[in-house]
Amino acid sequence: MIDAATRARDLLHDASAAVVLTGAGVSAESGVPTFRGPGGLWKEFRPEDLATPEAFARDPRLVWEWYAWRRTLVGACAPNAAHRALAEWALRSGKVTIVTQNVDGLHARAAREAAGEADPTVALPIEVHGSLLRDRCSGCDARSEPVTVDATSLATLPRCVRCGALLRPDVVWFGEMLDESVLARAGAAAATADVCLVVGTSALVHPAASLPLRTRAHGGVVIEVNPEETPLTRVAEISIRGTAAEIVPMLVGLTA
Ligand code: BV8
Ligand code: ZN
Repeated sequence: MIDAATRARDLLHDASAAVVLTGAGVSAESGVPTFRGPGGLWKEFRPEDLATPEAFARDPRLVWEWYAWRRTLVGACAPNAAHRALAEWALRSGKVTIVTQNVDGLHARAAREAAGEADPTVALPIEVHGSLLRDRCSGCDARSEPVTVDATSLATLPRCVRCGALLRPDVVWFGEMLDESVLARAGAAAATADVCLVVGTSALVHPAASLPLRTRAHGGVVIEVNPEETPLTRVAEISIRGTAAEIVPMLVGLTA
């Protein structure tokens, strides 16, 4: 009886197209707290309090204080073995689309580090919830490089050089629509993949959590890596109880 990891490895190796969906769990071993786990990001705060447009309208200073803290925290973290193995697999095989719910930029860093002088594009993730490492104007939508945020008072919060409106982190908040074209790209990748590898997500947040169902809907299979069960476990062909940095390199390592 070959074990689940070997079966998963063979499915990923034999796939002609694969899509990977990651959540906060893939960055846990890099030191980025997850949202809902022990010591999770949301623990001290409730998502409704901070990751919503209403919260930003009500108290932009508090919201920026939280995001500035997360930006500093993520800046001190590095991609882990799972980010690196996925980037190398995407670069080597050219058959992988990485879709992430994370806004920490670690997949992109792993892609650039793995590519070296080569073009990292095929390993760059589709970031369905945006990026903590980019600012967006709350008035005219202009994107810009992240500024150092002084969240000590409303007066010191960053403003758009073009229209003067408050800047915000370029992430998708609860109750906000995901970028149409970004979601369409992620949906197309899921709908044309033979295998969807789901790593480190509680599969609670939609529409991202329903992407693996798009792979299954046209006959593809779902493989899950998570220390715990999730709503996707019952639709997974194989669900491996383990951590990202421990399991993912084994599944997509050198020959997959
Ligand atoms: C939308 C960016 C529709 C910001 C995020 C009621 C009111 C309002 C909305 C809703 C509602 N009910 C439902 C909704 C829709 C809502 C939603 O799904 N809510 C859920 C909570 C019920 N969705 C939305 O609002 C989305 N937009 O639906 O618009 C619409 C329609 C019409 C008109 C207008 C709008 C937008 C959702 C995007 C929210 N933004 N992030 C930021 O980061 O600050 S979501 C946030 O949660 C992160 O992106 C995170 O990635 C995501 C999901 O969490 P996970 O990644 O899964 O992380 P989590 O901690 O939950 O789980 C970690 C997992 O890893 C666990 O399973 C754990 O076991 C595992 N793990 C731990 N360690 C490891 C590990 N795995 C592997 N290795 C390890 N070492
Ligand atoms: Zn502006």
